[in-house]
Amino acid sequence: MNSFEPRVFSGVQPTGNLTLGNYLGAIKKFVALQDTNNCIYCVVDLHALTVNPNPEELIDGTRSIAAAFLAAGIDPVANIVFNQSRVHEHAELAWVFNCVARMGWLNRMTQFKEKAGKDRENASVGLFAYPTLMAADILAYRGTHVPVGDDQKQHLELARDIAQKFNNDYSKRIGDLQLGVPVTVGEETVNGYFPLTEPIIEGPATRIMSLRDGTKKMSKSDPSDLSRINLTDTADDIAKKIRKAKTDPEPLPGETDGLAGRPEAENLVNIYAALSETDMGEVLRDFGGQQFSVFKPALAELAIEKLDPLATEMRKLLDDSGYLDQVLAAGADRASAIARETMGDVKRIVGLSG
Ligand code: AQP
Repeated sequence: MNSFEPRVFSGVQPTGNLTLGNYLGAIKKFVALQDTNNCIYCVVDLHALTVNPNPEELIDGTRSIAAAFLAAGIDPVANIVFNQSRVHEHAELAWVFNCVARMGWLNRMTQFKEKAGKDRENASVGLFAYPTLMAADILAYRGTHVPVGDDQKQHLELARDIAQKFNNDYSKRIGDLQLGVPVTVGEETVNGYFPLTEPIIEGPATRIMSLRDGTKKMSKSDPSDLSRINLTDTADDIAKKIRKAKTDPEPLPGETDGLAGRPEAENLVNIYAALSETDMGEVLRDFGGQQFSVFKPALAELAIEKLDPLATEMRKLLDDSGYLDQVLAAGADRASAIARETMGDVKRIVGLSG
């Protein structure tokens, strides 16, 4: 618990077509949170640079994620929706955090290890420092809650470590400048400047897996298009991908225990549960004992029913790129006002301004 004003922040990077994993693991939750929270949703285009995207694709990708946010139901007036590179404080605060974070912390990040692969020497410094920029994204707004998929848990723990070290290293100065807010760490309450952000990783869809390999995360950068459902896929594409999804020869079990050791079956049941807003037990009560020849068409029908209206709305929004750019610019103005204040405080705290 801490006494910061509750504020939700999350981001999605424009590195390709959004997938069903991004939708169920993140964007659908963003929509639900806006009813009861103060929310800031960001297209994190600076993060996309870590993997050298084609410039035209980066511009289109940024608009496409903004379109997905709006098509899914995020209200850009009640919330702040913008792209990261328009607010330079993200990069500025990330530099301060690069000087707070320790090499050992970043060396432990599994996402870097996975993305850099065997050729680590050739990975960009940006890819290595990705988590410190992510911490700056959240903490520029002193975000208290971050809805994300399970894969981002480790990065959020790092953001907490950075906040805690910053609070400790500068506690005297924070107190002298009267910028402190009570932050509770375990049993102890200290005076800090940044909150220890809580991740929101809940529900059945925290990790949607590849349709070709139930042990691998569904990802927009997977070379196989059959591994994922893209939010822009047509109804035919969705039906084909589910029909071709890898499964095993057994019928579905009647209870979730029966899914142990069957990652592909578990993933499809999980997707059905998330799309129908139930849980896996409920799905298996309806489909236990059935073959995939029965379950897959039912899943395809449900996925099309939920995703097709979203894709149609996204296409409509993407036809009006001027409107999307306007939404992002207006959101950035509002975001800047908050981030500027934080960065002003941080400069005073660390001694970059008097
Ligand atoms: N498979 C997934 N299941 C549940 N949640 C997921 N997320 C991503 N994949 C899944 C969540 O989506 C949000 C935005 O992700 P991101 O684009 O910022 O980065 P990512 O986690 O690296 O997503 P991808 O699709 O795997 O992108 P690439 O291929 O570019 O690396 C995050 O909240 C993430 O947890």
